[in-house]
Amino acid sequence: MTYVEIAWYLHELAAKSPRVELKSIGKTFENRDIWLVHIKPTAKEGTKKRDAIWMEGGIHAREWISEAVTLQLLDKLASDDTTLTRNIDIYCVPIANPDGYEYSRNTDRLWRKNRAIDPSMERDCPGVDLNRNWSTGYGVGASTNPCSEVYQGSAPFSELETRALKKEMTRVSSVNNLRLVMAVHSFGQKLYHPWGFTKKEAPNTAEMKKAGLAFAQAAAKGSRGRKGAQYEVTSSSELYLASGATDDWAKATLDVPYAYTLELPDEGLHGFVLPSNFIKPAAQDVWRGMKKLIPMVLNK
Ligand code: 0X9
Ligand code: ZN
Repeated sequence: MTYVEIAWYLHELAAKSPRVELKSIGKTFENRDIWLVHIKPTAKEGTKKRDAIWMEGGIHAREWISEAVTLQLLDKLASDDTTLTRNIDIYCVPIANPDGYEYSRNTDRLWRKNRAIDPSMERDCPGVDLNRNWSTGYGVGASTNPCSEVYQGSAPFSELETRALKKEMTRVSSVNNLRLVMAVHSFGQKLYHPWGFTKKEAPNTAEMKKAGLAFAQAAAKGSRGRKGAQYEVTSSSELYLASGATDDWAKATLDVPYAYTLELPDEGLHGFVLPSNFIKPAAQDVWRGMKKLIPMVLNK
């Protein structure tokens, strides 16, 4: 889907589901809206703060499977009538980097960053890696060269997209108990937990591993005679040290107990340029995984 088709799809979802609210949390450099989906609980019980989960898709332009799977999850979650979503708030930005996504679709398939041009910088090299632009560990495993694919930006939160996400995640964590942050990427079939910027162990690692393994087991199980994808659960720092990512910031700043980066299929054969027939099975696997993961991250 194009960005406009995604926006249309989200508006239709909100129009047909009374539980779904859609709002723009800001504009990009090229003036596109950054859409936030809020799925409200079916039973509003009690007066205490409700548990909430946050999902982010498409912060990297070329990882198209991220948006595709995230949209399918939203569909499932919005129509869920089980106890799974009865009493939680679900927030999701399914396309966090609209400008980059369109550039990847129309001009350079393997584009990763956003499309911002810093007037004081090299005009030939637009774009900041939005997953290096958050403040946590800023500078580690990132580049100060605007022409690099992993350019961190001129300062933490220099970018409109990361500022919009930060502001809204901070608001959510003040009105809810934010229990889970899931940043959806590709590729590699991994479920990473923090930290990514240091080899040190993050708080709650044992619990993140345990819930992550439950996700992976359910995902791998498959259904209707098809085996699911195998996801490895490990620390981000096992991949490479990289800072300024959503998951680490949520963990460090908002003290979210469960923060992950999910790397969707495949394992590398097609890599970022994944044929569209991978979307459906990937979404089914992740949905099975999420149904196991969500109850495990909530307050008992
Ligand atoms: O490098 C990244 O930003 C992510 N991998 S990707 O291939 N999708 O670009 C991994 C991020 C893992 N999390 C942290 N490093 N905190
Ligand atoms: Zn990514």
